[in-house]
Amino acid sequence: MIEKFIVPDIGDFENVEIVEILVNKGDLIKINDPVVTIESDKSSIEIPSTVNGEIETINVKVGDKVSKGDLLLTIISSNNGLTDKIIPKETETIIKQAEATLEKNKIHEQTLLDLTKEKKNSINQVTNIYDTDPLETQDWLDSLNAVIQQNGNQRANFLIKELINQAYLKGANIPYTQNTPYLNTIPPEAEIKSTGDQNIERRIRSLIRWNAAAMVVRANKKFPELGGHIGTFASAATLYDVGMNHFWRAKNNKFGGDLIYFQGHSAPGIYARAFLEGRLNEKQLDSFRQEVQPGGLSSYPHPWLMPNFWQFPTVSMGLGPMLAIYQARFMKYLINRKLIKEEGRKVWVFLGDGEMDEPESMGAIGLAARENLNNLIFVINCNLQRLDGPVRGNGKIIQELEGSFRGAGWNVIKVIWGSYWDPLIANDKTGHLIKVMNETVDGEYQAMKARDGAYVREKFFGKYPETKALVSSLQDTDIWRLNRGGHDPHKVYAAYDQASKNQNGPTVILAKTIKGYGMGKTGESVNTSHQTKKLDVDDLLYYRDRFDVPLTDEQVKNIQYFKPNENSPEIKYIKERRIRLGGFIPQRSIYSKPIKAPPKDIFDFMKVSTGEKEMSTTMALVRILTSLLRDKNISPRLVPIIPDEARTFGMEGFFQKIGIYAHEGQKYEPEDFAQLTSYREEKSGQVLEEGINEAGAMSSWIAAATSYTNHDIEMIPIYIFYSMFGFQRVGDLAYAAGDSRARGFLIGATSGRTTLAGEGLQHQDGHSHLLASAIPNCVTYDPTFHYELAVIFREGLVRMHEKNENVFYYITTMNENYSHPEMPKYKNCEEGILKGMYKIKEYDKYKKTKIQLLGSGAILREMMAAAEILQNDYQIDSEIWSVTSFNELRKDGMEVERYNLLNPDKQQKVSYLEQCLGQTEGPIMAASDYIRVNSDQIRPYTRKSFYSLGTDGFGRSDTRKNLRKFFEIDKEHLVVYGLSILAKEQLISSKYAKEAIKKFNIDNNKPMPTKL
Ligand SMILES: Cc1ncc(C[n+]2csc(CCOP(=O)(O)OP(=O)(O)O)c2C)c(N)n1
Ligand SMILES: [Mg+2]
Repeated sequence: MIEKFIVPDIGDFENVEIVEILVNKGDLIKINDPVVTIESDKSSIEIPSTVNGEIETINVKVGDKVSKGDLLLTIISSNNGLTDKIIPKETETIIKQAEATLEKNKIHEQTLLDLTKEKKNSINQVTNIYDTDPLETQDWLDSLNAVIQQNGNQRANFLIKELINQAYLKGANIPYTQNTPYLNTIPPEAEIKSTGDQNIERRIRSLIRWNAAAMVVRANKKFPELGGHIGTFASAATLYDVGMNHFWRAKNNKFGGDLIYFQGHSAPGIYARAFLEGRLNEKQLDSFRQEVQPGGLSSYPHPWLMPNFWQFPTVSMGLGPMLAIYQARFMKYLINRKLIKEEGRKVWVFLGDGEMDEPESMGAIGLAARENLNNLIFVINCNLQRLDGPVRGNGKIIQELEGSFRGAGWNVIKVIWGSYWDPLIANDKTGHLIKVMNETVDGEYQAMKARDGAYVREKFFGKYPETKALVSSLQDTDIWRLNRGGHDPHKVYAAYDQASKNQNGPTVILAKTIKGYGMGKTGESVNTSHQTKKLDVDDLLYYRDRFDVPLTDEQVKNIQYFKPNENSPEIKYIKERRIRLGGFIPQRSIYSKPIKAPPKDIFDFMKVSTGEKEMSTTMALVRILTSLLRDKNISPRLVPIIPDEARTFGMEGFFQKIGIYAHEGQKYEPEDFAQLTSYREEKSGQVLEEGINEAGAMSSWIAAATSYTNHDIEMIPIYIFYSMFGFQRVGDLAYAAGDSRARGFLIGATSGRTTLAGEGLQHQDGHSHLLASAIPNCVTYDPTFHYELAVIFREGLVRMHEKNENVFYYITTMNENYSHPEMPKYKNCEEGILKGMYKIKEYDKYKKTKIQLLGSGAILREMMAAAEILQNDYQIDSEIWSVTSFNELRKDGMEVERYNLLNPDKQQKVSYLEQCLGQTEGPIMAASDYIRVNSDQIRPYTRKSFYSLGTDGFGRSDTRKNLRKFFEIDKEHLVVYGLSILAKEQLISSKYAKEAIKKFNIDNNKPMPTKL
């Protein structure tokens, strides 16, 4: 059957040019194979075939303009593809998933039911002064107890919700609270018990505590300026140890490994464990925070500085939680795209309660629930303190976090009270103990742990006669021993066990601990705990005794480390546990294979002139990506990341072509389903469409850019954003990307101060290149022409993904349409593009006066136009240099200068800048669409007179022409400045500049743009 293949609905576009025909007559094609590429000035889209068959005729040619309904070609079809299409291939999967979920829920409910049937009635009756009818209350409570016992928690939950809904419908606005009483989520009878040897584990933990503290104290004794933290790890030791001994599985040849985000300033404890494990030696511990000599231990987790140890940089607080959420999401993305196996790997994230005040910390918790990230576990160490004082002195951080996380849809596990409290809570027949627990604020809880048992008896239990009576038979020392959940390995184990088995969404464990636990008067639960880094002899002796560390007084005075011998039960145990769990943690390793770069000629079509066809470099980038999607090696590894700007950048064609990642597939028929650019969501979709969420998009990019180590598969993330909302908005994440050894592309689109004409002050970027330049391993480019972009992009693929250099690329692209010339033919042009500059044109007619003109990005074309005027109207010769990267030129200049200064007696090197400009005639005038410091960066590395122009000042809305005039980088200003520079250099008379100012209507009394 002959099928007519016509232009489908392509949205708002008409008369769109055909730029590629991807098939020939007689070719056999399959459904979805691209047939032709069409391009408007805003977008570039491949049209896929809708049938299988053989191409019979091709009815169009490159350059033709087509609209919806036009005939493209005819195909002898071998089957009718449309029938296939009617049954969406996702449908079956969705049904299967739904069935699986139903099954899972059934199992889950049954487990809960079993659990609650076993458990005793642990609901306490709280005396309440507002209770006007206690008998009626009792009836209701009895009914509820019966439901829980007979039908389980889910049913009870449902009934309560129904009651609240009913009250709401009857006009009583009773908000449903997300909070539960201030008690452990897991009741004692439901706790799963650890199989570990608690005595040995306690001894190991004590040694780790000691060595961690000793390491910090020793370093600060030697060099008081070094700093460090003892109190944080002291509060978190049990939380880490239970994970290390029982839960966290390392990466090895059989398993991908759990990913653990350690709280930054608990690093000493992690080193101390590695010391017992035999991974670090005393010498290394003694070089804590002394990293300049190789082998030093970094203050915090830094993959850049300890690339075989740390995986995630976490110490800039707030980044860890967000990065980890997107890490867990990216793990699901790789699984759903079938690039890695589903192995039940988890992402565990350790956070401080103070850290949760960072907006970023909570900023993405909704996404974690929405995406059902059951591979994600947050452990928030609620030691109730941050650096200066209490986190919530007047409230309760655990309750507050419980409300927020539960509200967002997380599974919340509170670990508040240790086992010593269990009998007291069980004996609280009147409910007064819970009442006191609920009423006491964190400021009081903190103060109590800075005092003693007598104080707790008076201030806590003394609040009601009932609670006082509850502890009447206890000694003050017994009261003091009442432990907090986060310090009780049994409670922590039970919480971890439940968290790691949870299948319904992410879990947060809120563990109550004591900051500076065990540090006594100097550091335990006092406001200065955080910064305690020096302990005197008495403190150390106290610490030793508190944790029974087998050291003599003399050894304590010398602050000696303690490591039992290799055959001791402790060392055998610690190693055996890790062997069972597959290896050591943390450990950073790389088993990914490089990706073969695309053939050298892949972008050759971009090295020829576009003729009259105008396009932006953003469109050129879309062309590059379209070609890469046809490369079998590269295509599956591309991760396009867009924060709700695909249409701005002309990338909406990717929606249909490669799909938008959505873990649930697409449950609705999109409004535009008939269009070629339809919003297609799919479980195996490739595009990460992050919404208006730059920080999230950047976190996704980092996850993808470090996939080569965290998932052992090299990916090529390309995150495209408004250049102003890149480094300026998420600069700290970009810095963390550098630390993480990220590899991938960041594309600052609609870049520059004057190419994004109408958007105004907050949108127009005049400095992102400078922000990017502060990151040592970030390679930046500001190209003007399509071939420059193509050369740079391919080199990026080779350097990062084939040769695996630990750099990442920041490239700016623009939205200004113009025609692009062919690439200059001389030998070293490509090399120049990559090194940062190359000569693009020379005017040499008059051989009297010459000037060197350096233009970059959007302003190169203004510079080229100015050169033409200078030649034609003023007989000034010039050499025009396209500067693709002032940053790269500066890096080279710095390095050469440094070498020459440090090697005065050796043959002096010549910077690339000087190789280009050293022998040329005339002064240099440089301009870019960025503030002057951008081009000024290279000033120190040339001996020639150098003048810099740029877009200093706030951006504002106007036409490109007016903006360039305002910032004095339009061709007219460049001519005037050029003439004036030549006059200043006494190469021509100043009258030319003066005349030109008049001729071009330039107001030389206008204030500096920075002041406007
Ligand atoms: C973004 C950022 N701001 C400030 C700091 C400095 N700082 C390090 S630890 C800390 C207090 C941490 O308190 P919390 O999160 O409760 O952790 P804890 O030590 O109590 O476990 C501060 C302010 C930082 N590391 N990062
Ligand atoms: Mg804290």
